[in-house]
Amino acid sequence: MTGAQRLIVASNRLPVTLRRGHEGDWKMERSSGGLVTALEPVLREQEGTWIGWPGVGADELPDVEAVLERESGSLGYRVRGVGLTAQEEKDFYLGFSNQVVWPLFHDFQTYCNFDPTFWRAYREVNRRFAKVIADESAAGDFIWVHDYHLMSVAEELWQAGEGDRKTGFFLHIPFPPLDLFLKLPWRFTLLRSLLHYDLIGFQTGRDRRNFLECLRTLAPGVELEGEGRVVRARVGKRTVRVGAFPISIDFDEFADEAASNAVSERVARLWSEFPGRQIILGVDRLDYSKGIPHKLHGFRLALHRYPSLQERVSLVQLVVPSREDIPEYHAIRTEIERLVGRISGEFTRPGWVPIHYKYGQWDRPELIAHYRAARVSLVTSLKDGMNLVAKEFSAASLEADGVLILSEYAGATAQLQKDALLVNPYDVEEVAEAIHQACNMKEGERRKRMGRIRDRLRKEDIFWWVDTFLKAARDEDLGEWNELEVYQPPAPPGFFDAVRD
Ligand code: ADQ
Repeated sequence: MTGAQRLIVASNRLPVTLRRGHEGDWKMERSSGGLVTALEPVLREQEGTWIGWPGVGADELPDVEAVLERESGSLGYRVRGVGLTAQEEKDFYLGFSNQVVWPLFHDFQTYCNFDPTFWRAYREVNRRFAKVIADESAAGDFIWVHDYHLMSVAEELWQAGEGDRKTGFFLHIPFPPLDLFLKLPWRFTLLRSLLHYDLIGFQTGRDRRNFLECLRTLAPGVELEGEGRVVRARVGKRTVRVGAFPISIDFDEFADEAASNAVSERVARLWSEFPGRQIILGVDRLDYSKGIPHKLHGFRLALHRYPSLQERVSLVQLVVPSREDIPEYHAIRTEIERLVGRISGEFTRPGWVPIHYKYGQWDRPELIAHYRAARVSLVTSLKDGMNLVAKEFSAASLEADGVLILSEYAGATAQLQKDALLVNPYDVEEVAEAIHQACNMKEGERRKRMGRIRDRLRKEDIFWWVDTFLKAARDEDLGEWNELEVYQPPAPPGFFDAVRD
């Protein structure tokens, strides 16, 4: 392949899914979402390719390429499938990706299953991705690899003799602190794999700090230089750039959709279903990292401590199904449903239900209508790469009078720390106090805080994120970057003055 430098994107899932129609024929369904919206125009402009798994087992559809080729004509860029067998789905996806990396990187070490079979499948699937990337690209093309499923792809490319591609990696989930990373049986290999990328992007300064700390300790030959959004790690003759790039959403699209007639009608319906009441909203994928039980405990305590909240507020909690084949996910669902039942049993009165719980999907207009109708968004992640729900709620809060309660462990806290109400979700009293404060906050303060959040997100949207990452990949100047916003909870003024002499 010749021509100008092109962009090749690789992620575990393709932005399309293949499904079998009624007559047994295969059809392609497009996924939406900020990442897809932001990357598609760049892929079209650069005649690029997106490489990933099309959501169907290699055993079920052996000629996946032919079907993708036939179905993807309208996309304006190429898609290439990487087939996974049912066994690989088990060992690579549910196994190493979601029972080793996901729990470890979210501080749930006790949920890890360090099965060596999982690791071998991970390497094998990463090798397969590297092979497809090598076929699809030429020297000098830029390969942008996404997320924790594919950390070894650049090393596999190099081992296959195709190390002349420029590569960037973005980790959507947190990077763990040194002591946790050390638990990983394959810690040195994984760290070395990451150093084969030319650019490594993290969501926040926190994650980057953790990564650099691992490098300093485990790879003492690596020299670190520079400051600002992107720093340099010198490994022998190579330079690896390491940066923080907070991902975002298509702010304008969310705001426009929130203002549409379809959504406005649903908002009016929601308000009529909750007459004179404030909606506190929770939207989370079913995952132990999202802290849903902690949210429920906090809400329960708020109702106890502040009886004036009873009959005045309702928690609407949407839980989106996820990874149901992993036992911990099943257990967390049972726990959530038990808690919802307990709180309902304790507080429900004629004409008022404290929690409206839905396990399933809402379509997009319904999701956005809930964001817009809610007074408070309650995000209590125990660890989260970013948390887009917090940003989507803010974009849809058109009257700028919603209040965001945000876990200090969500990546979004780095950007929104001044204007959200921050909570430590492990501190049930703090969550209860924040709920009370949010539900009683005066309109002026609500508008001031949410106005500032919206101003920031309008500027730092998903297009800004793509642009910044690609500029860093070209080693271009990224302009002003005042501080790496690593959130640290401030001690009350003078707190440590009281330590004895
Ligand atoms: P997630 O863990 O999935 O993402 P999050 O950032 O909150 O977490 O994104 C969830 C997404 O699902 C949101 O865009 C939301 O709109 C969507 N969603 C929720 N309910 C839905 C529904 N009923 N129907 C359709 N869509 C729904 C991972 C990391 C995060 C990181 C993102 C992006 O764990 O920390 O922010 O990637 O990098």
